[in-house]
Amino acid sequence: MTQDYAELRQAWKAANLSPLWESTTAHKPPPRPDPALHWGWDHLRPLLESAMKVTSPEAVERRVLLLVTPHPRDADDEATARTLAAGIQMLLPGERARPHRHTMNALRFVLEGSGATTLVDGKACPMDVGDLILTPAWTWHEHQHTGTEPTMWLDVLDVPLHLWLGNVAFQPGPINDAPVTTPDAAFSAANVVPVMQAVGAPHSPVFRYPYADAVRALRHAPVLDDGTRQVRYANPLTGGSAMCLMDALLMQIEKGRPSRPVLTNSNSVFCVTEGEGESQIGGKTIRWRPKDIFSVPQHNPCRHTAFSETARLLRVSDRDALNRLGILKEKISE
Ligand code: 1HN
Repeated sequence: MTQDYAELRQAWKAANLSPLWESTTAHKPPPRPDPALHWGWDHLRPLLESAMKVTSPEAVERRVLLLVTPHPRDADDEATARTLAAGIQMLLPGERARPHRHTMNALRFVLEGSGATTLVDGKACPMDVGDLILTPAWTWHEHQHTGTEPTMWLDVLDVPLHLWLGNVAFQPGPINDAPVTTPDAAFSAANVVPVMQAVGAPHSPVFRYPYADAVRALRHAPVLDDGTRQVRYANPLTGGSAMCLMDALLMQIEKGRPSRPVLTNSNSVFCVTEGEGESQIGGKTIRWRPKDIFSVPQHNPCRHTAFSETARLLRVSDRDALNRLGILKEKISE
């Protein structure tokens, strides 16, 4: 490098300029995919028990153990799979987690217990095992428990994406300005939806998707190219995904019909709802049972095999968001 060039570089730097021809960022070879992670319920359960003993929502707002990567990208990385952060929340009979709202979308999938209720903008959503409850962006939400057994659920949020977009905001209660909600019953007849005054919200007006309803539809869903049957949790007013940046579906795998490997740039968190089996994710094989949770980070080919007659998996992903951004890539192989 000549003296002149070095001086020029200094001048560019002082003017907040940088020569692209010296940058390697855009041309780096793709990094190795993050490895899949597995949280087995048998292993988790006693650790959750200890969290129930040492703290309360009274003290910490939400009693959640986050499912984090052991290979964080930076000190603030608490992601489960790049854009998604998942955790297990525990609520004991008589407890209440105060209302708050935030810009992040969240969904809850109930794993154990009964008698808890999530209030979403004031709408009561009973939390029975297998139910999916939405608390979309900027909706007020609180959790209450009037039952007799501890209730535990999977929380999945799009926190990492909001952090990256510089869009994290949080407001504690008391509730103010809560919008008027429409009862879920207005959407309970198939193929009929209420005519609404003005629909401004970018999310589903339904906040609770009972498990039995999803399974009833899933049993009759067609077999897809990858060998699975799937139902999506949809916004009934649009047919699109229930929330903008995170979608959810329930998938069924049958014994003797392993799914074909899918390679995608979307990220997923899976939760086993019924049955046993294994998933090959990149070079890793994860053997799973009910309530197990595992991640499928982008660029890992993924194939599922059921060992029981039927196995059902909840999949939460950023797939629909990537698709609407026009950047989804997906390939099914033999
Ligand atoms: C949150 O608001 C809840 O309201 C649960 O139940 C988990 C994880 C990260 C950020 C906010 C809840 C959360 C969360």
